[in-house]
Amino acid sequence: MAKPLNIGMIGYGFMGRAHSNAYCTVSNFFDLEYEPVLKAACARSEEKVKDFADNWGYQSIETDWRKLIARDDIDVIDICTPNNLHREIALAAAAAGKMILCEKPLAMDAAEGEEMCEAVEKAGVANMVWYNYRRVPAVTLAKQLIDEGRLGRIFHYRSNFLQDWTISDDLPQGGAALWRLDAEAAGSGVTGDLLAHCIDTAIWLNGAVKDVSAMTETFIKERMHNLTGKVEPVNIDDACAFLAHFNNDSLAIFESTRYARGHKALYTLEINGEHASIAWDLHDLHRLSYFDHRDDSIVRGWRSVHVTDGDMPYMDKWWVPGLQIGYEHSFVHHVADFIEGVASGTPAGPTFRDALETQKVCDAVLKSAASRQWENV
Ligand code: SOE
Repeated sequence: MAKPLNIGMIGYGFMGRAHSNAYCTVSNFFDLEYEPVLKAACARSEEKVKDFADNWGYQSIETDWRKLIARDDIDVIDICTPNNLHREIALAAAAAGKMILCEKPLAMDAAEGEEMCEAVEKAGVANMVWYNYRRVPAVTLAKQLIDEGRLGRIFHYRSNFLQDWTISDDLPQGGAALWRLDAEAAGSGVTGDLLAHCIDTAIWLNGAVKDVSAMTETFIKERMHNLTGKVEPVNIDDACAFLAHFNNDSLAIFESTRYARGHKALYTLEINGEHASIAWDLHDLHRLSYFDHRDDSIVRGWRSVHVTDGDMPYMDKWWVPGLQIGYEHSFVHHVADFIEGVASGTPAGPTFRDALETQKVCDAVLKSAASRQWENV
């Protein structure tokens, strides 16, 4: 019989829903020592948090996150707030001895992130950051193939995250969901929101990033601010592209924008090694493209591997071979691995400390875009 793991959720937006769905689902598919219990949801608006709690089955609500953290019946604090609140909530939760699951990016910058790492390490509490794309089975399979040495020496890493939802200049900044356009709440634009995903996966697959040379652009310079009611300068990066060296001497090129008309969430990655290459695309997330030069030349070519067999990462937990899973399952895997880490005492990544590496790359990217120089990470 699994022991209860009481969740206190802060926030009720898109990520609050994705995480809640994962807590509700995980124990039906994974045999775990702990079972998440939706104990309390918290947000400033009583009406909105009540609707959210009723919809997902949270047993209670709070309107003040400090009260949630003070409760003895909460084991895990899940931070799904805008980025500018991550640090304060995480420090308080760690001091209260709570485990913490924090939405990405870890913090507004690496200095805040370092403080958060020190707080959870001092308190000895389990912690993890929701970089969910690592746990799409095709991406986890890519990690397995690289770790097995199938690619050989890696020469190139290229990754994009393209969207188009902010092109209209009528779109305001600030407030629910649109806080992503407000630098005060988000810290940065596509760098912290989208490239952070690409960087987390890249570090996981190919090791640490050494240095970067970046450019950013803000295409729409002023937008109406939902909180002040005034037209305010836009201080986030709408687009960012950067070159990088990894510590293993491979070269990287990354690009992200919210102005790529026609692309909604096109996260892609491609890795070229001495013997083989791998490519993956979020729009076809259950497939991994693989090319192996060691194949006989008469049948050599790009294979499109349908990642649904029971011996592929996570897939023995779901349906039968050939039946695929989707975006939301990456969050379920995230919770399952977190719980296994808590039960075994070997923490699942990315921990706060792992996510700090991504934060440092983001900081170096923004610094390089401002200085127009290469910057070390
Ligand atoms: C932004 O549109 C966003 O929702 C990000 O905040 C998520 O992290 C990404 O997975 C999808 O796009």
